[in-house]
Amino acid sequence: MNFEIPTGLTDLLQDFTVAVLKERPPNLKQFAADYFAKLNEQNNEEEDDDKPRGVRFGGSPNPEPMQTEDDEDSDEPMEPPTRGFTRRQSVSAERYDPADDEDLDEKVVYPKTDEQRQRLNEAVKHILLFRSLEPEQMQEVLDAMFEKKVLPDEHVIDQGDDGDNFYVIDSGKYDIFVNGNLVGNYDTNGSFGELALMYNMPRAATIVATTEGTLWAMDRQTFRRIVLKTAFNKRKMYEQLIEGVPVLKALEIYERQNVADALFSKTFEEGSCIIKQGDDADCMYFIEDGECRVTVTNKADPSGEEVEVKRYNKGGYFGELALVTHKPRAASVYAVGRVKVAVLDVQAFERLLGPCMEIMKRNIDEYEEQLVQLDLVDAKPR
Ligand code: 1OR
Repeated sequence: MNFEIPTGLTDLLQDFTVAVLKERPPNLKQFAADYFAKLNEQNNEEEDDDKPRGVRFGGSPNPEPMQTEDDEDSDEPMEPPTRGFTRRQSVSAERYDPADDEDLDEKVVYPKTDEQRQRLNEAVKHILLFRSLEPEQMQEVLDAMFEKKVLPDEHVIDQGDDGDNFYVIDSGKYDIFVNGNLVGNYDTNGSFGELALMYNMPRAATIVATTEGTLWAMDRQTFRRIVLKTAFNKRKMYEQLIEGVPVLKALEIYERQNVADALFSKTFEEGSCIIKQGDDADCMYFIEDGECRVTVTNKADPSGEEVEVKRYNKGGYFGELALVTHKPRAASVYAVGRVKVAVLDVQAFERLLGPCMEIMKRNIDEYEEQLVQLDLVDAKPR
C-alpha cells in the first residue's frame, strides 16, 4: 500500500520530538496537547499579522542570530540552564526549506599557519556532517573555521541559547548536559552544535569543557551556506530509510540523525558480490532497494559449492556479524537484480549502534542456529 506523506508532517513531528527530548515531560500526552495547541495559536496569530516573527532561515541576506525576548538572563549560569520550549515557540514553528537558501553571504577566510591547518585537517577527517561535501566546499569549510581555546568548566554552549557556531573538537574533553543531567561526553574528537543551526531551534544541550581544549568553530552563516543543505537533505533521506529498518528503532532521534550523517549509498548490479566469505570486515549494509542472497560454503567442503541460506529485502541489514565478533566474514552476500544499499563503516557502527546491539546479538544467535540446522557449521558446545 502506498501512503502519501503530507507536506510538513516530517518537520512538524521532528520539531515536536526535539521539544520532547529537550523537555523530557513527565506526561507526554499532556505535553503534546499543550505543544500543538500553542503551535496552532501562534500560527493563527501569524496569519493575522503581516510582520514576520522570529527569524527565517535564509530569509535575509545577512541574518542576525535569533533574537530573544529576555536579555536579563545573559549572565553565565552556574548550572546548565533549562528553558521551556514556549520561549522559542515561534522558532520551533518555523519550517526550514533548503530551497529558500540563496548563496548571498560572503565567503569567510581565517588565515592559518601550516601547523593549524594540519591540526584542522586531522580534526575534520571524521566529521560525519562534512562527509558528502565536494572538495571545493570542504576547502571553503576549512578556510572559514577559526580556532577557539577553552578552559576547564567553560560553557561552550548553553541549552536554550541561540545558535551561533558549529564546533569541531581539536582537543580536550567535554561533558554534555540535557536539562541539567549529564547525558554523555566527547573525548578529543567529534563535533557539536549543529542542531540549533540546522533546525533553527534553541541549543538542545549544554556543552561544558572538563579540560583545557581547542575547538574549531564555524559561524552560523557559513554553516548554513555550505554544510546545511547537503547535510539536511542527507538526514531527511536516510531518516526515512532508518524508519524502515526495525533494528534501528532502538535509536533516539538524535542518534538516528547521527547514523544518517554517517551513511552513504552504493549500488550493486545483478549477481555482484557485496560481501565475500572469509574477507576482513570494515562495514555493514542496510538495503535501500532490491534483494540480496546470502550463501555459505559447506564446512565439510570449504572450496566447494555455496549454499543459499537466506534472502534480504528492503529494510534488511547484513554485515554486522563480523563487526560484532571481530572475525572474518562468515558468509557471502550477492545482489539479486540491482541493489541499492546504505553503508555504515565500522567506526560509525561502534560509536553509534550501541543501543541496537542487544537486538543484533539476538539475531546473530539465530544465524548460528540456522546454520547448525542446515548442517553447515558444527553446533557450539553449550
Ligand atoms: P545544539 O546546536 O543544539 C548543543 O547545541 C549540541 O549538543 C547539539 O546541537 C548537539 O550537537 C550536541 N541531544 C541533543 N543534542 C546533543 C545531544 C543530545 N548530545 C550532544 N548534543 N543527546 C545526548 C546523546 C548522548 C540526547 C539526549 C536526550
